[in-house]
Amino acid sequence: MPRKALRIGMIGYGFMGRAHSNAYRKVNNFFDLEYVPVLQAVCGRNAEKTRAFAETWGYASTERDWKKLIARDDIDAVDICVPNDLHMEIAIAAARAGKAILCEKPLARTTKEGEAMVKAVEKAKVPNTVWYNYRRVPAVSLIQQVVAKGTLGKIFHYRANFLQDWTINPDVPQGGAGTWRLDVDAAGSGVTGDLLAHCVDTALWINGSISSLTAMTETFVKKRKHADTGKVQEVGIDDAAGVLCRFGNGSLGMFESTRYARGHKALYTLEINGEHGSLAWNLHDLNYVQFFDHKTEGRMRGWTSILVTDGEHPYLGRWWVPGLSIGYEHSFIHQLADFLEGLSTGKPAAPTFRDALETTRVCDAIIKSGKSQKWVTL
Ligand code: SOE
Repeated sequence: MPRKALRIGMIGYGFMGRAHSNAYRKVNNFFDLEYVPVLQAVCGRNAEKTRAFAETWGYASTERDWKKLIARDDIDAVDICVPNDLHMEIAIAAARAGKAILCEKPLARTTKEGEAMVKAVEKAKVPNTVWYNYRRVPAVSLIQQVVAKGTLGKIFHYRANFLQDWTINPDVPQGGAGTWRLDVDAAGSGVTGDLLAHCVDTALWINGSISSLTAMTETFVKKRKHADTGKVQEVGIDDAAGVLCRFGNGSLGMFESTRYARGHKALYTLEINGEHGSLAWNLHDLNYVQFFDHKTEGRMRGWTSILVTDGEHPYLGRWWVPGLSIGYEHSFIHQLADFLEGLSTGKPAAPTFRDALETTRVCDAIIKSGKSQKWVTL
């Protein structure tokens, strides 16, 4: 197949910069695609660190100012890997410059920002996606396929948790490079936009739209030092959130996310219960789907553990041989493969900015309900 280069300009080089760069480097080794990402430039404010990153990952050049990167005509696609407060401005500028855009999640700090971003990419007709990577864990994709086929029948319940414990210490600062997620100005919200957003994105994909919700949120540590100024200031983010919701299909949802679940580093779990069976998954055992099939003969009925590594499982035909596992980083490679395939077919891979805006809407409603203690209709 004749190949086309997609010259990537990545803005930011933190943890997600590494996850995305790894995907750019590997995707064509495993997927037959017309488009080949070329690591053209990486942009960061710290020249030395940006150069070191470029060297490690093979970027051909560096920039210090994202506006310069966007102005370059040797860049076809912009990858936004910076804190959430910069997503909107960069995405709108990139869309106006006609670049394809791959934006780290969440789409934006608020629905209002997200709407402006959707408007910009749709007006400019540029390909766009938001890196909600957990959809592309093969076991999660399998759950989506099985539910879409109707195997579970009528759905009664959807529940998901995302649990961490890294901000319990009140000495952890807010703001700054490693801890901007604790600064409401940079992040927009706390665990809701950072962790629960993953659960919501997957839920909307598997179980359809959410019609109403009520939430409780809590900020356990009320004041923290700001990493940039050294000043102790109010904490504006939610440290924990619990959500009850109703889905459009009549099922009930329960979500929880927190950074105060001592012992849990990144435990994302989901379960869906229907009239004919249930499906469950967790990130610490990411290659397995648990399945309870009520149609099985009564005395043989029970939870089955399915190892999702066969060629017929989503994406697995591209990897090793049945029985051999893959990991977290592969979810990014899969998302990128789908995005590149979408460039060739003209059928955009979800979640687009418009899809991700729905998640931001739900997150906004969670924050609103957490404050008002009232149900919110979406
Ligand atoms: C936060 O610690 C974080 O890195 C999130 O920002 C990611 O989206 C999540 O996948 C893992 O945890």
